[in-house]
Amino acid sequence: EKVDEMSRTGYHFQPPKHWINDPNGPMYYKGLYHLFYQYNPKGAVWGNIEWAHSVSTDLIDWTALDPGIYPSKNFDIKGCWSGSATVLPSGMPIVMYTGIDPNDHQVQNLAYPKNLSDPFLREWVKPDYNPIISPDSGINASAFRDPTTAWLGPDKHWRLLVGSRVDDKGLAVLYRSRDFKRWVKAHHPLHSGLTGMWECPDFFPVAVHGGSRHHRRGVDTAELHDRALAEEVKYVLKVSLDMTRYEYYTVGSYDHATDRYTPDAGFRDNDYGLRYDYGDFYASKSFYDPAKRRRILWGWANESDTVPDDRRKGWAGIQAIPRKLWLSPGGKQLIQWPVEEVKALRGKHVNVSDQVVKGGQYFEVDGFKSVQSDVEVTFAVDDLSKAEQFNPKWFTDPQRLCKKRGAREKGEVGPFGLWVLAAGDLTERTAVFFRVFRTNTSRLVVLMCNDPTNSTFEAQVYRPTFASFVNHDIAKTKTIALRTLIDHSVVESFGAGGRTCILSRVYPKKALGDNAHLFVFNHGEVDVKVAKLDAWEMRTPKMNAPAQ
Ligand code: DQQ
Repeated sequence: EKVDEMSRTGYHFQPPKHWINDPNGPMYYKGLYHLFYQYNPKGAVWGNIEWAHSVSTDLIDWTALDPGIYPSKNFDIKGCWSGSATVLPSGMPIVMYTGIDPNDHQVQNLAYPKNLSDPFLREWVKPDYNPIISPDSGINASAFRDPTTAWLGPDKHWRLLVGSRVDDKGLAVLYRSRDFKRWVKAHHPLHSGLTGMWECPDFFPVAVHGGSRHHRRGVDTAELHDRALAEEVKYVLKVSLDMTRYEYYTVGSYDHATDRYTPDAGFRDNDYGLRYDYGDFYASKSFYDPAKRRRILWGWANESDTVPDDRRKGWAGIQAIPRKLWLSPGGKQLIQWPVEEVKALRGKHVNVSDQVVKGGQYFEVDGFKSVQSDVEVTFAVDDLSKAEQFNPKWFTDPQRLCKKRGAREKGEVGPFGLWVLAAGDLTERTAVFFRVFRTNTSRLVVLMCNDPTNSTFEAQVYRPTFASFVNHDIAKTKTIALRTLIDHSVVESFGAGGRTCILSRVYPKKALGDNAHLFVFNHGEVDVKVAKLDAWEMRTPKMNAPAQ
């Protein structure tokens, strides 16, 4: 089939064609980063699911290998769905995944490499004792999937979670095993919530700041049982809600003796909680990278064009740029930032500094091709006294607020930000912007928005507005930073150093290739200054060329 290259990404992960969804079993093994992902080898819509497999030395250039795990046995004949890798203390990696059996039951299977000396881990053995976990009588066999990376408890028993649902309740069902082979369900789930099915749970430790210089370093899930370390860590539980297609996480404590997880005070354990990304980002999975002692997050970004568009294009789905993830110094949220390797793709550079953008004005950042670029900007706002009145009711629904007060809606302090993937005449543009409000207790509230309302002429395309508040003290700094990775149909933004992230898919018809422009705009009354803006063209890495 033909692949339509028009809105294909340059440096975001994707195979040469067909449908992709969830990242699976990411790991680092013998000098290589491995990424598996849900893949349809036959077309650009979901189906025939197997684990496609790619490797990289640097998370930038990717080589495609043959599929790692594909339907071949009774216990996975109707599909190899999502799962995770665990690297055992011996160094042996094991993947655990959901198989769909001939009765459409979801069962959990294990596979191990045929040849441990092959850093590519090309061949996987599925032992006959699979499935290792089957839905018992208390479990709904069509809502039982996506096993996590396993961790070892102080009692030397392994533990892992499987996502599930009972009525409206989402569950992280806990299993224990002495030998990784025979798994026994615990009497209670690790955690549950009244939010519908929990897909793709992820559970991992993060270092606590506590004055240490090392709080950005990652912690290996396998290190969990180490007591000394366990005292300096918090735990993150993330779940993906299939009802809304959004993910939520909490940070909390985990009692190794009782296997209970308790979110910290202030974390909302439901669909008003915190998200890794307030845009198009789902079924994410993290892993510990021992090479650089960091935790890396992968997440899937679906298309938002139509299914006929996807069939015509011959491809659908990308992975977001891998992000380093750590706990904020105050422990109130996670922070994410594109892995440092991404900088190696930066080419031609342009910059702007100390440029005032008066209320109602805008200017183009030219002299480079922005269609595939990395933009870092710091806005300075001196006069915050005029910030609009904030209604406390808005706290629960920033997305709605952004829809009401979109980029075209004039304000006082903001909206100011970037128009990306914009046509030269601005008939197409995606706005990434901030807007500052003041509560009646005189606190300043920063809203970050991605407004794709005018992103394309194509009427059928889904154009959701995405937004969140940014946990950033603008009264103190008088500045706010934004980094946006632009990649043809991807706008992936990191507000305030990675405190608020929003990924959005857009499909301009005119603002393509060299016709895509970048602007800075200020649609508020108050002047805003671009203190500093750096933008780079991004090179195209080797993206899943087949191995020789
Ligand atoms: N995708 C997989 C499931 C998972 C869902 C199937 C989440 O295992 O629950 O492709 O996107």
